[in-house]
Amino acid sequence: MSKKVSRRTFTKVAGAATLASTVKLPLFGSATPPPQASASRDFPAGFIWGTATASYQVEGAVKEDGRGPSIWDTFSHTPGRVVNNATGDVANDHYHLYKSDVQLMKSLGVKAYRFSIAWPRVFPNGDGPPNPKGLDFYNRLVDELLANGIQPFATFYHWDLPQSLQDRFGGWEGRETSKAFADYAGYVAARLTDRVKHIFTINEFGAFIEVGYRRGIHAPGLKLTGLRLNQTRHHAVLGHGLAVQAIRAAAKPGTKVGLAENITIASPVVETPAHVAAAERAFREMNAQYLTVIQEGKYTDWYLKSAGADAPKFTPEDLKVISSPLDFVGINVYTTDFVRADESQPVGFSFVPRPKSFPHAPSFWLYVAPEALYWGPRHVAKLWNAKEIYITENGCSAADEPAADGRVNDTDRVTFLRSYLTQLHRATAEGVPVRGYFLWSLMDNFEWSDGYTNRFGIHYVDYATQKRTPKLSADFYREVIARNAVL
Ligand code: PNW
Repeated sequence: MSKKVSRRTFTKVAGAATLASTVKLPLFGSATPPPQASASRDFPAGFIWGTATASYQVEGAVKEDGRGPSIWDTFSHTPGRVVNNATGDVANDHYHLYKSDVQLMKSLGVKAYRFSIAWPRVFPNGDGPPNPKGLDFYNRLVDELLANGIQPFATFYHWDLPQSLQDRFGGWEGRETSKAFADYAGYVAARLTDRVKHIFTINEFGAFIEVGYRRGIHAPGLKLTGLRLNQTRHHAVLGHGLAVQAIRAAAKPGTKVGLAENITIASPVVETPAHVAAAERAFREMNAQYLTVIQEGKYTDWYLKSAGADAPKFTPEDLKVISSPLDFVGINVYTTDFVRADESQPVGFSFVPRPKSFPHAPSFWLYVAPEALYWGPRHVAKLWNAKEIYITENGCSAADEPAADGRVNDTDRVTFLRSYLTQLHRATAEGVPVRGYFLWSLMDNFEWSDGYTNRFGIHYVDYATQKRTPKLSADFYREVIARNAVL
């Protein structure tokens, strides 16, 4: 097309646009419908759209109603551990504002809310005498959700380990903590499952162990290596398995149990059969210490061989417990690594190095890679034949700032969500059994060692006043939910 023609075409279209805005003529001719969800963008009927948060990140009220201290209280109160020495002492004050927060969810139209239970509210020392007043908060929250037509999905461990267990047993370094977790899980299941039908045992083995016990960036701030580290990983998955059994023994019929793991995702660098097969092999190995052993009941040969004398000590009974059957698999999906087939490597794959210019969100680790939301659930379904999958977290941080008119125009987050949901749609359209999606997060909150600096919410929180303001992404998500389609 010559420049002349294209300029003339531009003038024509621009003229039509001006006209259309005054006399409401359709811009592209009356035969062209306005953008709308076509069948090809629909999610399966009954798809569960939700939002997620976690106790220490939103609740505040850390000394109220008998709550004991957690490792995150200790960690955040240690100078230099968290950006600006921020703590979760008040956070979003969700402990007191939960009723209005439920109204935020209602106005989005979400069908479900994923929250976590603070273990030290229920057992202030981790084990020993329970604190019924602590559990009462969750009774109130669950009742409020149900009264507003929102299904409660509860996570039993989202990192706020009772400090006493850290002091007495080294936290997850000690097998005693796995046992205490199961006892706590059974206690809560007995009391909530008349109303809570979906339980996640543990959130992100791959984050709280690697970031908290290996790299020392999260609580408890340790830098374990070798056998001690592998044994800690083992105790975490063992705690999960023991909790699954305790929950099944205590829960009302119809309760479903799973977990919420931030699987490390391998995407094929190009979609050839060889690279796809390499990505599947890589995915199994990259998750060997967590989801793979939980699904397969054994550590991979490659993991055990590479660990050598540092391989965890375990019994066959441990492996049986760890691989207790689950009703669903929850996966937190943020990013991916790219792999290629490489027969020169022992497992037949190698990583494609990430270029310096690869785009990422303000969180340094959050490389923007929408295909993660296709390959993550697809691998889980294909490798382990999972029948029910939930995306238990997905979202992005941004440097949100209210504009002069008070609006938060987070077009970066909208673009992120639209791209990722398009890939999730590809998965459901191909029959990958994803039943629901929980956007992280309902609102900005305490982002662990980043404090309050990296905002993940679709509601902006002014921490001075606790005012919540829906961002543009909240409008986007409301529309997605209403149409059950990615738009
Ligand atoms: C998850 N990484 O954390 C957690 O489940 C949430 O509590 C958290 O707020 C959210 O994702 C956003 O960060 C992660 O370093 C923290 O890869 C770190 C990593 C991944 C997930």
